[in-house]
Amino acid sequence: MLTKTFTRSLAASLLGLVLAASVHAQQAKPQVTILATGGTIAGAGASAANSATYQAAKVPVDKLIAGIPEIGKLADVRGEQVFQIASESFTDEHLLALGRRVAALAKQPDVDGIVITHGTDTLEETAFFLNLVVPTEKPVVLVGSMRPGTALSADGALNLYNAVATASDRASRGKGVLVVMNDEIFSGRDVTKAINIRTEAFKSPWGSLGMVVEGRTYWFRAPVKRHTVGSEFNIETIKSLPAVGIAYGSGNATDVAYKALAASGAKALIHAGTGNGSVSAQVVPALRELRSQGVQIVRSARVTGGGFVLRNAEQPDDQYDWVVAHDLNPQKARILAALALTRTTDAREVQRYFMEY
Ligand code: DAS
Repeated sequence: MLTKTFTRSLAASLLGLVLAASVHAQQAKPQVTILATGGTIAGAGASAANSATYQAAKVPVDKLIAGIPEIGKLADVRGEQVFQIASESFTDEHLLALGRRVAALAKQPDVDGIVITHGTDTLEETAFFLNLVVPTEKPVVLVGSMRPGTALSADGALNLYNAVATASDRASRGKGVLVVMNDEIFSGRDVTKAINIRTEAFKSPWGSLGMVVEGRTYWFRAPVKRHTVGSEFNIETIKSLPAVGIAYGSGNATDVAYKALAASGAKALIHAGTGNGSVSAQVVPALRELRSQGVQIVRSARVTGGGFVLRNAEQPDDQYDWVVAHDLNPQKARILAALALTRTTDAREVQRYFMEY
């Protein structure tokens, strides 16, 4: 027969084991902060049939998190509403404020990963900007959705769950800023919104880095371009961003848009050229004149999806002192050109940035 003393000590030992296990489980759970900025992932439609007609930026971050209790098994999560806007309305001031908040959080020892919920329209620009200016190895993961949470087969909840899983995983460290959409993990550098109303909207011309399935990440590639801790840019030294304009190339082109952008104060012009960044003969003289006035000229292309603008191919870039955007689409070229101009006005140095980042 077990003595009372032995029974008591056995119970005490078992209780100690249970407490230790639960403390360990608590300690083992990563600390993830979700910064909410708005977009469709916080959107609401009038009926479940409205998958494309809805109002973005309506649902607060705490409600988003409460709607996915399974997230609590992945990480200890806390939410912060940074903005509540549709991302087509992002300004450079929004980018700078978000970058400063991410960099500050990344320094905190009680933050293991950061998720940013964001509208999909300019998500790729924010991801690239943060990839260039936030010096951290910790996972920073942007996520959006193509359908509001009120729609049939809404994609936001699983996207957010997957983003928290990715931000919680130590294997995500050191890969630069990431974008998680539709089960895929992309590099913030080269992902783009390639389709305007389907859940598989996000693509990278160089492919995804991996996948996240049922709360686990599966990696197949890693970025090779400079980013985060390997970047020369740091949000803490950037007070503002120079104005950079984008003009679209097409048949019957004129130089009106380029001149107007420069007159409005643009310090660089991104040419979204036809083909390999080609420039119409009607436009070349104006761009050469603007270059002589100190405006940087960057040849990107309206053609994207797996190639790059080759220097000195369609235009004598060396002779004109122009820059090629390499594989960056016009909207990403705008981000890098603006950052480059916070450090230099030398076109050859700007070109180096476009080749290395
Ligand atoms: N208007 C879009 C945006 O906020 C909605 C979305 O797709 O997130 O980017």
